[in-house]
Amino acid sequence: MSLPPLTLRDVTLRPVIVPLKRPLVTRILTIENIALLLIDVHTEEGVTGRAYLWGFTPRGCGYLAGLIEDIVASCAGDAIVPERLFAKARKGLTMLGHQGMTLTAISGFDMACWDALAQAAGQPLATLLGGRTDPIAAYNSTGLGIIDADAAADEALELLADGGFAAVKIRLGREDFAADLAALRAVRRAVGDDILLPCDFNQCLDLAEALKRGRSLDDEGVYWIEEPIVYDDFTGCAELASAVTTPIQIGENFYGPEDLARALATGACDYVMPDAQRIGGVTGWMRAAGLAEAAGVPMSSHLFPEFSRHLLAATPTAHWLEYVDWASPVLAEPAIVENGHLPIPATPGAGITWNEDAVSKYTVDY
Ligand code: SMN
Ligand code: MG
Repeated sequence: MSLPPLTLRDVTLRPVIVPLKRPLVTRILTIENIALLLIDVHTEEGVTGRAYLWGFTPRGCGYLAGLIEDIVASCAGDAIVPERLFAKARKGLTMLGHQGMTLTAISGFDMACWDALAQAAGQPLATLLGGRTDPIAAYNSTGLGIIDADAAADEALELLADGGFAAVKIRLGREDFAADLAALRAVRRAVGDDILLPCDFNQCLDLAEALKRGRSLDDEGVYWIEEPIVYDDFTGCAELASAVTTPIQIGENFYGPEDLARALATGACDYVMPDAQRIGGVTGWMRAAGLAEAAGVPMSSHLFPEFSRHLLAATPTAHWLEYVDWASPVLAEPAIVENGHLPIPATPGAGITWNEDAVSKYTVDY
């Protein structure tokens, strides 16, 4: 793969708060709006690479912006060679650590750089990465929070119909497991046997409770059990994975391919689902995809559907894309869903362009 010659000039960073169409209630937090940091990486050649990060709060966006400004200040004038820029950015910030916000900032910068490269190459990012161009299978993840059983059944039908999805994610983790089962069974009755129902506990259980609920879910036909316990307890996850038949899914909180390697070495999960902003952007994702392939482990994506469609297209063990529409209000061309799949756009780059009117409307201060 030869990369087009591009030179890093500077960066524009803007925080926005985007309202959610449907607030999402999970056991650990209720999300009503999304604070995003919009990144525009400018090159001397006139190409602008774009990406966004989820900063959680305006101040979170501010911390990330500070880190990205420092990265760009140290790399301005350098050729855009992601491998080198990644290493240089990590080395420059090493005293702040290699994970957490440091890696999130590097990830956002890396994604924007790859977008610029794909635009300059005149190719969709998927193709530049050596990937396929057929549509990517997705599940709808824009609802089914912790709500009552009847409402969940209705919402599941709406979520499936809105895009022709064959799979929808349900959040579990109610105080009383009987209430979780009631919601799950109501959804199953409403959607029928053919729809896949991955479920997500958002880390809310202790190991003993996870073992109990996991064994019981083995009789309920859920597609995977996601983050049943705290995200970094790989040993506990391994105990669960061997006690429970339903596949255990983790990975949205892997900070870098190193975490994925450790999880696989520990036997912590059956499936992995890295998040582009925590795994190390495009560069970190591709390294993680190689590890998942070597281990024969199916790899899904977490959030960031616009980039993830390209990344999964180049992932040998690609599994499911998590579809959310959170950034759509500020995008000029939001990701399209057709028959439960996200097509790879034919346009060069990752397909991120801003709806400037909406960006002005939703811009906030750090
Ligand atoms: C999730 C992640 C972030 C915010 C809300 C919900 C959930 C998912 O874990 O996998 O979508
Ligand atoms: Mg999750």
